[in-house]
Amino acid sequence: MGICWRAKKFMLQKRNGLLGGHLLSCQQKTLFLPLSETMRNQVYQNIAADHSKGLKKFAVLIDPDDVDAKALNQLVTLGNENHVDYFFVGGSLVIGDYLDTTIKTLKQQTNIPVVIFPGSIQQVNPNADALLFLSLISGRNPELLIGNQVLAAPYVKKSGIEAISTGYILIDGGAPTTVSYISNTNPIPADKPEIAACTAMAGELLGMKLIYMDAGSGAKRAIPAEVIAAVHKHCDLPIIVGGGIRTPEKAYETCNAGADIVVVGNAIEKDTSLIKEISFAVHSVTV
Ligand code: 1GP
Repeated sequence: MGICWRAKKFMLQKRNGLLGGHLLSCQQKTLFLPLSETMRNQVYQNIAADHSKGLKKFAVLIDPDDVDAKALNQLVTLGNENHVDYFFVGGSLVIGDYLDTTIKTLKQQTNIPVVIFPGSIQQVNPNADALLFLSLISGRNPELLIGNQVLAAPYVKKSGIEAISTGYILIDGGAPTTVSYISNTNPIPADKPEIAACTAMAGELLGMKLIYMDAGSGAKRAIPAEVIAAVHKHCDLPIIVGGGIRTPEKAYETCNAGADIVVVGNAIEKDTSLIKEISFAVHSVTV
C-alpha cells in the first residue's frame, strides 16, 4: 500500500482483466425482453468480485452533451488501448438529446461495459450494460431519495437493464457544483468522515449494493482520503469515488484509501492523455 504509483507503473508487466431521458416506447418495451438473471447481474457481479479481490478499477465519465463523434471515437480508442474498465455515461444537467447515440456508439466500438450514471429520470436507456439506480442518501430531498425512483421503476424494470441499487453520497468539494445546486441538497462536510461513514452504513443496511461518493463534477477539491478510508472501514460495499480527480497521484491516493472504482470526467475532457496515466495509477494499487 505504501509504494508510490510511479514506481509501481514500471513494475507492472501485465494488467490483471437512474434515472431516464425519455419514456420507452411500446415497441422498445417489447424489443428488450428480460435477460436471464446471470446476464442481468453481470456488471455488479464483476464489481463485487473485483472488490473481494482488492482489484481497483477505472471509469471514464462521458457527459453526452460534451462530446462530439470525433471526441467519442478518441475516448473509445484510448479506452481500448489503456485498460479503461468502465464508461460511465450521464450528467446532472444533460440538455441535448445525445444519450442514446453516445451509448450506441460506445456499444458498437468497444467491449468496455457502459454504465449509465443518471442525473435525472430522463437518462434511462436500455442499450447500456447497466444503470446505477441512485438514491441521494446524503441529502434530505425526498424526490431524490425515492420520488424519482418511483417514476423510473416501471421503465427500468421493463427495459431489462441491469439496475444496481446505489447509495449516492455527496461530499463538499469546496464550492457549489451542478449536482449540489440541481439536487437542492447540502453535501456532507469534507471534514466529517464520521457522517459519511454512518451514511454509507445506512445505505448498506437498507440493502444497497454500491456506494458512490462524489464531490461533484469539476469539484475544486476531490474527496479527502480520510473520508474515503472511514467509509471503507465501516462499510463492506464496493465504493465508487469521483469528483475533482485530476491527476494520477490523486487517483492512486483515492484507491489506496479504499475506493474500488475511480471516476474521472472533467479532467479527461480537457486532456485525454490523462487516461493512460490515471489507468496505470489505478491498476498499480494493491491491497
Ligand atoms: C462527477 O464523479 C464524477 O459526478 C466525475 O467528476 O468530472 O470532476 O471528474 P469529474
